[in-house]
Amino acid sequence: MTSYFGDLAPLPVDPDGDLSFRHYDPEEVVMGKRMEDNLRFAICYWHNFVWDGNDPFGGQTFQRPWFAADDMEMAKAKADAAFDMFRILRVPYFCFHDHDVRPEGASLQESHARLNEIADYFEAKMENGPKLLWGTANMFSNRRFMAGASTNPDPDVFAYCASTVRACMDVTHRLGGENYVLWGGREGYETLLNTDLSREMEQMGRFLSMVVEYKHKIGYEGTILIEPKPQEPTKHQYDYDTATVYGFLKRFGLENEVKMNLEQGHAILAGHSFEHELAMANALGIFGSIDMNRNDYQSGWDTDQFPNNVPEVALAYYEILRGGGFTTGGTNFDAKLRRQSLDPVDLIAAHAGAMDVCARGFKAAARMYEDGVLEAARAERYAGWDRPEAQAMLAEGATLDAIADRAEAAALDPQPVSGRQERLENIVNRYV
Ligand code: XLS
Ligand code: NI
Ligand code: NI
Repeated sequence: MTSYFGDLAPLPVDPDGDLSFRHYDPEEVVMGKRMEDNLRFAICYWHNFVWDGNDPFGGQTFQRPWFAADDMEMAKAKADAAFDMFRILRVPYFCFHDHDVRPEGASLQESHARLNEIADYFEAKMENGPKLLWGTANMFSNRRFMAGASTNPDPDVFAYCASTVRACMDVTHRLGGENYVLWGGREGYETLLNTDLSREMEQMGRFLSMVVEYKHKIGYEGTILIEPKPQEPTKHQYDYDTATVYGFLKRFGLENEVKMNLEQGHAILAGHSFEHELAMANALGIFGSIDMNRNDYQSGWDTDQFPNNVPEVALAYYEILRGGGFTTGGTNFDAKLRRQSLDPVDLIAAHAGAMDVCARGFKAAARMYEDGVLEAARAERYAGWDRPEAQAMLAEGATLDAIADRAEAAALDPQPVSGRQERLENIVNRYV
């Protein structure tokens, strides 16, 4: 099979090019780091090489050559196209589910053997090529998972999932994956009439605890990430948002073991902004990585579009920079084409444009952060708390009584001050 992308060369950095990076230059140094190391871009396998363009009203629109058969030969042809695309787009990372890269076998053992065979194939291609940002297991597509993965009423499904995650984590470990993701695809419910919510959350907590134990047992040093989402596919997902997941982690004593993979579209579905989720994860010390995309604000489902709103992306990276930037995480494009975008070059253009949007957003965020204007305004707003009597109120030993007495003795009469929101928004607008 000749290359799916014809003879496309790696994209140049060219501010006037048609198919080029106009704003993203991997070598450009911003805040002391190369842009490639700041953004840590990854391409996902599933939306690009597996999804066939179907929607609830119609089937396949894409005709990728490797859709011809669900066998190992086609799985390798798919891998060839995927790595060709990684090369053209010059991304340092990729991500995959087991189900994306190998046909399912007749037994668990056969499925795992196939996964390992593909991992060998990847390993050879990864020698000078992209690294693995994260691996994960698809425990939501096959009908056996329809009532849940670890939260399933059938304990055999729970055991099946243990085998699946073990195999996927082993492969992620072997390929040097920097993170392992758990997105709770079917970990939720459709109706409370048939659901024992308390039991299901207990199962999920036990499962996650054992996944963490297994990670330590095999000496895997990557980060375990949970990806929250409030709904879809189930009506209510247990991993609703960052705050909910934090409570869950605390309950099972896992708050120092697991971090968050936050997706723009999932934040929107939860009724939050992306920057809210990022700031919340930083505040709780559990920020890990991002799935970059954009959600349609009217639709109410997960549209997984490529990002194209620079001011929004800038605010997201601003929060990431405030938290110190990425460590093991990165910017994974969990984004898909619209189903009419049939041409191979659409895949390339979509990512190149998204990388440019992220680069512009990141550079704006970096300037905003380095100039420190917003941080200075924030510090000024809370300056009263630097006074010793203010600090004393938060210290051990302070009592409501003592504080109340002091407020009355000093006849305190606090005067409101402006929150200056529009002035701050104007400042942001100077950067984006
Ligand atoms: C689905 C999720 C999924 C995860 C990986 O909405 O975003 O793609 O990122 O399982
Ligand atoms: Ni995602
Ligand atoms: Ni998603």
